[in-house]
Amino acid sequence: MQLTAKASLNHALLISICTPEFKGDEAKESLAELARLVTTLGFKVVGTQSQKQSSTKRVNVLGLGKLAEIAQLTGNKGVVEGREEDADLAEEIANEAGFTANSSAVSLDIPSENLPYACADVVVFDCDLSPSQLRNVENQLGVEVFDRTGIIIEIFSRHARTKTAKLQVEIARLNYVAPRLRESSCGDKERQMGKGAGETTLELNRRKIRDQLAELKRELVSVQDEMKGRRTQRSELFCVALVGYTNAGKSSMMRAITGSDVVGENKLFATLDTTVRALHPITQPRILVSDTVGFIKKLPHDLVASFHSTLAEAHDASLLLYVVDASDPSFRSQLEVVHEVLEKVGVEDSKKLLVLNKSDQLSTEQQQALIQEFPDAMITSARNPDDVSTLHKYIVGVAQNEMIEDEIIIPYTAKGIIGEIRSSMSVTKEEYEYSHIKFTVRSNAIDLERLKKRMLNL
Ligand SMILES: Nc1nc2c(ncn2[C@@H]2O[C@H](COP(=O)(O)OP(=O)(O)OP(=O)(O)O)[C@@H](O)[C@H]2O)c(=O)[nH]1
Ligand SMILES: [Mg+2]
Repeated sequence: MQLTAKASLNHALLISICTPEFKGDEAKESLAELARLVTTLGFKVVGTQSQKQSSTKRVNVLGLGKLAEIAQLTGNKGVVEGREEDADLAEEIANEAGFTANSSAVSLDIPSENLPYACADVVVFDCDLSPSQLRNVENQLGVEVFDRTGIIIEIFSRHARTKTAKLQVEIARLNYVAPRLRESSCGDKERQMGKGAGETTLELNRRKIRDQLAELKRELVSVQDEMKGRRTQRSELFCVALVGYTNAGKSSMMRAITGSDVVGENKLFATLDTTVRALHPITQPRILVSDTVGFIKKLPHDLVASFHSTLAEAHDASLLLYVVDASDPSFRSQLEVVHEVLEKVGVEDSKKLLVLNKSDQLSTEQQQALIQEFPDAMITSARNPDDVSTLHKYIVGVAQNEMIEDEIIIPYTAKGIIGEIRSSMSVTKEEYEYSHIKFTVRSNAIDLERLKKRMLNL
């Protein structure tokens, strides 16, 4: 799958399969999110449709009537055969499931000039499709068809920047592509071309993918070992990790509290790599802040697995800032997804603060209501310097509480150590005696222990 190669694929028709377990507002919000994902890829959403089904697992995921309707919207390029029994079955199932009608158009907040549908040249389902379901619809409609996972993986492929992210995403992409390659039309094409070697080509392609996967996994292990080494070097410092749903404002907040140039963008999955910076204004000892990859509902399993290492920073963090876009009406369910994924990757034990971001988009009443609902949370806007400074103070406060206070006596002759103490510990008092300085410091236990050992060897 390489959407980038097809410049003409830019009018997308989105389809929601509503089931008894997935319907109503949940399905509508999810479809709106799919529209944003597809837009992130540069497509224009020209319309949405929904189909009621008992499950998303049926071989023909669209009923006959809906299929004919969509075939019209995609220019009748495929082979829609009459499947009367299918239409009957769909109705029967829909009735059993308690639905009255079996299909409808869903209205989304899509600019009206995009409607009525321009002829769509790509169809995107807001669910996962099996390779055979995908192939069936593709044959029936004669246009490119994608499922939600395919779209997410494509976005990840485009946005990955660092070596680790690229390796992880490529592994997920190949795992996704491999079964689709087996069942895709490429074997048919080989046969049509009269080569008679379709199967051999397929086998060859599959072996190539297997070899590629093995090589990528080897590379990933070595890159991850390197990263682990770097993390160990920093392990004594107090670390804060920003975690949350995609587009919540993590990178923007990171930029604000570290004074760094981390890019925050209004697109989904802008960040795919963990970035670490020091809290700014600088503290003694330094406090590290890491920005992490964002989450989304129905995240592909392979990608969740690949987050294990990307999220190692969050794993080591002493404080987790759960950043949410409080101006998004569905932020509560987004927060649930974040908890779920973090639990899966084993990151849930550290101290947490819920950061209700984008408060500049909320009225005073809305903010009051949120304070009532989440009394322990902090309402902020990454765009408001006062809020950023309050969050900075909060982080420093938590870090200070984790430190222990101690007194250290340093002779004036140990000039190097005096400088080190001032630059790496929080000095609360300095008392000048005849032959030495008595420092009262706050620092972590490991650093204090190390310093005392050095003093013994002076
Ligand atoms: N109005 C408003 N917009 C914000 C605020 N914080 C971030 N944004 C905007 O929200 C969009 C997403 O911000 P990012 O910082 O990229 O979000 P993210 O959580 O890092 O997103 P991913 O990297 O995709 O996980 C950008 O357009 C930001 O300018 C805020 O406090 N108020
Ligand atoms: Mg980001």
